[in-house]
Amino acid sequence: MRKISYLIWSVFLFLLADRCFAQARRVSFPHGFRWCIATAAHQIEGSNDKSDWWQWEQQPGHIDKGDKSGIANDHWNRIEEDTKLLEYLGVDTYRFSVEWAKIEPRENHYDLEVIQHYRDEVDLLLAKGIEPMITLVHYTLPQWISEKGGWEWDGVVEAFERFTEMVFRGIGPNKVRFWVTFNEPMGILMGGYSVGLTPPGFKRNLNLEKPLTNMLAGHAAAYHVLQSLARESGQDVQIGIAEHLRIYQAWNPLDPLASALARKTAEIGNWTFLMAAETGIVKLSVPFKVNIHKELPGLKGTQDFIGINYYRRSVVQYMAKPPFIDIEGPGSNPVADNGWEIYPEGIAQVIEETSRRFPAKHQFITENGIADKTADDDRRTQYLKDHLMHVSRMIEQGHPVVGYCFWTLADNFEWLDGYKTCFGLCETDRTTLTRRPRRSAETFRSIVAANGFSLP
Ligand code: GCO
Repeated sequence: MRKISYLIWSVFLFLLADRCFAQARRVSFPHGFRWCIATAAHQIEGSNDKSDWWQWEQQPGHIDKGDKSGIANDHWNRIEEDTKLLEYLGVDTYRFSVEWAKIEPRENHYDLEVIQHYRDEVDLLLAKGIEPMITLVHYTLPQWISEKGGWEWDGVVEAFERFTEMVFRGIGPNKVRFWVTFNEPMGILMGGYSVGLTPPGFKRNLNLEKPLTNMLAGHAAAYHVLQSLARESGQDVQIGIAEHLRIYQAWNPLDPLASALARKTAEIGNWTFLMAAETGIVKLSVPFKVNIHKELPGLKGTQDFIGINYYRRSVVQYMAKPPFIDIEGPGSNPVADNGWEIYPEGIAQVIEETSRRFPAKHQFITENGIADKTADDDRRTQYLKDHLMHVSRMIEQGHPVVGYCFWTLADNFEWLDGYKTCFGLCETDRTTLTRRPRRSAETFRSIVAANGFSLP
């Protein structure tokens, strides 16, 4: 009898231990967590020839190997095909952008066929049970605005407000709940107006008050017009900004100057726009260089969630020659094809700081992905799981992360890198434009289906 009870006990304890261990090995997400894929119009649609980026690409030296977006992935004519891929992956949300340059190719001239095209895309997604998340400005502007000065043009705020209203009314009420006004606004500002690497190519260094103020005023105007139009139809809309949030780490944490530079770089690069939308105060200050500090009427409280584009860590160090500071260097971890350090724990650090700065505000990982074209696709699969493991851990600790968008569906036009780098769950054949799911697409699909995964 005694032996039987020992046996029962040992089996019970084994099963209990195995269950606890299995639970510990399980990376899981809450019921209702949103699984999403993110893309951007200029990178996938093709033929965006009225945009500033299209013109920028025509100028030698701007894009790697002289690549041009051209037909891109011809998504404009392959929406059904790509929506089927989204369905295959099982996502319930799809983040994409609408192209201002196609909707308003000339000032005050709105192309109703283009608006109908986006309404049809939204209707197809909804019919498949996929919620759209629309980005209004994903880097690009119409060329006619760029020629007027882009975000420095005095009329840009009103133009953006009109464009936003046209998009909402054109797609129709009670269809799109999630809106992103700007993708990576600080990237637009620093690339296009500070260092001149992207359109309109201005080199203002830190004299950025005009474009920064206009972008924030545009964001506020878009926020209020969307909320007002939604109220007219009794609809709830959630509006945010998708900011590129990066870990900036001093090359030597014991070096006070490098640490101060890293902190200041993060403050400016990560938080300027998001903090302004929260507090209503536009702040950008660098000792002896610039000191922008002003309240913008209507800006305070104009974000309902925080959009986090997380990819990597950068090591910050100063140099003996201009520009005297390097903020792009990788740390000690392996790097992706584009040199970005793979630093999964950084997504947890970003989530934690976002919670500190915006307590209780929902967070949405609006982009996360890796440039990798290795044949076995192991790195993308591992990158995905490693980052999701940290996201899951943060949620378990109480951080309000409500969704995750993987960047991206299929290899596409990667801005200054042209077609050199590949971020897709699907490989894109540049000749036939066939989308071939990689191994990581299967991994992503199974994680979505199970709302989590088991660790080995
Ligand atoms: C960005 C954009 C995407 C990129 C992706 C990979 O961060 O530049 O949001 O358009 O393609 O992040 O770089």
